[in-house]
Amino acid sequence: MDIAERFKANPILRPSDIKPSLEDMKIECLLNPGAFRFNNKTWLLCRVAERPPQNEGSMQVPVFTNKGEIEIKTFYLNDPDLDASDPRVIIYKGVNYLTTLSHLRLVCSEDGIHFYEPDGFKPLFGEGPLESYGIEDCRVSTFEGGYHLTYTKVSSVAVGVGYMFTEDWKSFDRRGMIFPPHNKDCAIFDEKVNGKYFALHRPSSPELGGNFMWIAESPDLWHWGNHKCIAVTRPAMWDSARIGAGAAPIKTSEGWLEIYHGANKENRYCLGALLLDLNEPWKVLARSKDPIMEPIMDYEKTGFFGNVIFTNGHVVEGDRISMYYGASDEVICGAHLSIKQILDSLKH
Ligand code: MAN
Repeated sequence: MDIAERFKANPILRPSDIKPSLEDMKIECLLNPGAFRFNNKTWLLCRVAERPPQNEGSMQVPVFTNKGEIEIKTFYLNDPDLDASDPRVIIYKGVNYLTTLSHLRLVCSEDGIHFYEPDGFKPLFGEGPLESYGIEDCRVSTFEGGYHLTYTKVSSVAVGVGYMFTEDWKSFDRRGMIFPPHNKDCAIFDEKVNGKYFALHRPSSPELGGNFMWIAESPDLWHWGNHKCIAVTRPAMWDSARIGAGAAPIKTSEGWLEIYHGANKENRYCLGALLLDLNEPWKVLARSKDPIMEPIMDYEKTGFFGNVIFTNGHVVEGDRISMYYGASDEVICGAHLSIKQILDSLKH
């Protein structure tokens, strides 16, 4: 099933639409944007994944050094110690490296469809040892007069969730890692519930458990506790291998509506929905049996990593969700969804 109305202009942003951060880098993927409204415009905080142009027979992989400079590591494809079977990650002598280095870049739009890079807004790069493999997939929650950013911090020692705060998108208060490894896909609710902040997050438990969705609460956005697992993967279904939150849940009269991604063992990423109780958001009232959106278009089926629809950003106006998503881990697309239609789909 697929109830998304894709933008006719899809893909709305491709790697060739923006300039690399350095002359000797190439943008391979422009993907997974956070979305928000600011200055009467729609903005996306895009993930830009870069690497140097590749030479035949080897792979050139960028990482940040402790001094914030980019170091290029070279691996030879005929080296028996190299596992390069996944285009996103390589393993060399038991150590994982990402094939690209991601930073975050702002684009804005008057109509929510045609985006451009505005002057005067700087990209956000990884900083320090816990971001030496970059920063990725930022959710932007809007409340209390500011923007609350939750994103993936990647390094050789960890994949965890970072938090930063901004009011003007020019200065950022980076507050470090709020959910330790292995954790990603964190979205903070846009308002408090019974006086507390809530966040969805996705720890991974490799031996016992899996890649499940959890919820945590906090008095101050810094100390998070009372963690609860709210949804697990479902054997033999489209979300059998991993699930993770999209952007902040949408408040509806029936509950908090969360659009989440689910992947199966073949790494096919679809979207579904969860409905959470308004007052006790750790209680799941309903969950999609079938996906509400799945990779069916060419740009969703083929690309850097095909068969992927991944969302972490949307803008809501009345019943209409303008949802932005990464397709095939390579380009940015948009789709409209109706809240009512998603809620109806949960009743079957
Ligand atoms: C997975 C994928 C990649 C991502 C890494 C690190 O391999 O989601 O896109 O870069 O994790 O988070």
